[in-house]
Amino acid sequence: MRFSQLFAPTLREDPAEAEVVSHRLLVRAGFIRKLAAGVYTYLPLAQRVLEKIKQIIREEMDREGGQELTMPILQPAELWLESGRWHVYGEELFRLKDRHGRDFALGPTHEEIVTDLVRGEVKSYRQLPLLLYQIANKYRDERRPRFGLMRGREFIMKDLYSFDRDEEGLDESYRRMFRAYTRIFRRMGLNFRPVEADTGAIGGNVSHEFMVIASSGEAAIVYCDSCDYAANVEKAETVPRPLPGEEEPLPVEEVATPGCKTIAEVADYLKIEPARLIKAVVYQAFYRDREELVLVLVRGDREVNEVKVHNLLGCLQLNMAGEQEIQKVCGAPVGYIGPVGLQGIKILADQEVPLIKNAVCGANREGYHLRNVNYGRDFTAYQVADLRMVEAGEQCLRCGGKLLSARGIEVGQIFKLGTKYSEALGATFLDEKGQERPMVMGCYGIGVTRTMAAAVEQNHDENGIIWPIPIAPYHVIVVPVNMRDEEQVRAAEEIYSSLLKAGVEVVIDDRDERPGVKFKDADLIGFPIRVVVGKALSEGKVEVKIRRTGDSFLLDRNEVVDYIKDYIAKEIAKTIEEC
Ligand code: 9G3
Repeated sequence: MRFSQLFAPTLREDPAEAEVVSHRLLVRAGFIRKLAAGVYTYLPLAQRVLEKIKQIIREEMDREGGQELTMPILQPAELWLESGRWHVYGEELFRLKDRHGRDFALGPTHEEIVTDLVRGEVKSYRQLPLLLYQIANKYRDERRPRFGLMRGREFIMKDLYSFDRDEEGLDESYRRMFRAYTRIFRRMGLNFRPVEADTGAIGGNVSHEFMVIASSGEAAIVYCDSCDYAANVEKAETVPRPLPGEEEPLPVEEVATPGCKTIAEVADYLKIEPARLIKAVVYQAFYRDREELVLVLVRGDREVNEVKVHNLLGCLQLNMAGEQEIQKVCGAPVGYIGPVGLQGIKILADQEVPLIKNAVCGANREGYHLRNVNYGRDFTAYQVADLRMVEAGEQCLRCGGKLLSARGIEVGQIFKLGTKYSEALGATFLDEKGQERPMVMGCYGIGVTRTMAAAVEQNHDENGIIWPIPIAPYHVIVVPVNMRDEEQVRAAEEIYSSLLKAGVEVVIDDRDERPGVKFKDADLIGFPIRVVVGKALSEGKVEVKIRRTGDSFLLDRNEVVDYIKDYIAKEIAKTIEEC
């Protein structure tokens, strides 16, 4: 490809609205352009990256027995009503009507569609297992489309659905997909980690997320320094840690704590450790047909894990309560809420709360707290459970090792679904004994466009993108330094043709631009290898520069093609080692 012909409009300036580096660089380097909020055109450079990502995914899905198909994006409401999800997903589901007034959705995912397909065609255990996948656009009307390709409203996803006869079959399909995902992200040259994950509203019980490790990642994860336990903090289980020191229960007393609203202020004022306080947070839980107020208690130095609360309650939605609700039920403002004597609210306590002896909590009276509060004597909870966030430095539940924290970008998630959809939609088969049984399902997604963005978040420097070779749009850029120097231009053209002939993906920067401009664009776009044909040509040499390491060296002009072929082959071999 000739740079003069390449449709890659690079920009000198950062786009104003770009909040994350991948958004900024993908726009500046001429990979994407915004059409509307969360809706992007993928320009030719992005198209090449996406095709490479898709190709790696296809190869690994096929290797594990997946079969590719394409399902409609336009989905009739009937199927969503049948699964019960038409009313579960509110404004996030893009809805539209046809000319007859019939309801449709733009597919945000395809569980309903694939289950409908399979229930119509699969009748016998002999046709199972079945693994069907597609790579297609998905639509979700996000409240705040942000971060460029990270949270688009239109995005590309690979989604595979597995159908098995029984749980053992599902376990095997799940293992296959776990293995495939591990190979996929390794082959892309990304630093990633599979972590245990919450299943969210989708149902089912087992799930893993594949996280690309990046400090800019939205997700917090913990991992063990001595075994392979790793989990999203939303999911990470904790053990209660008793506080040091034995204490006899003392009588409750009310103390004035004027102006002390936060845990830190109260602890400071009363000269106690924050861990001796009980933190009380009021939530509103919404169910299909009712709502309730919930008071969640954790130790003063802990944070509430809202995902755990949500799952324990089994509600559709969980919000922090507003000032007014809190005042109405507790008779005091935020900062002075406590469990003692409260009526008309469900109390949930983290398992560490009963371990605090002579605790301090809000008195449900503005400006006052209670001292010497003890679980069982002064208050109880509707349920005591693991409701807190894990913290770095805690012990691993598996092996006792130390938990470390990191941030990641979720690029894939796999779920054991069970029979939720097959039962709702009647996707059954006849087993060996002629008995009718629901198929046991799993679903497995990779955000293709998000993976491209995550690759940039993880692989860039102040000058631009540093593509891992397996997903780079091109491998090499050849830069003639002086377009007026016929020798240089001729040599550059020769190297370009030889690289093309050798099957290397190469661009020649044949623009009549200053070398500084060309180098800037080469770094910005992120070509893994740069070949500069300049002054050294008089000695028969060209300069090769490796984008990732910054290493640069002179090579004989006749050696450069072999060197590059070899370098690329070696780099790709590294990513498929032990796969
Ligand atoms: C919806 C809307 C948004 C959604 C969903 C449905 C997320 C929804 C979860 C999944 C799970 C799996 C197949 C591939 C692997 C992941 N957001 N999810 O179901 F209607 Cl508006 O999509 N789907």
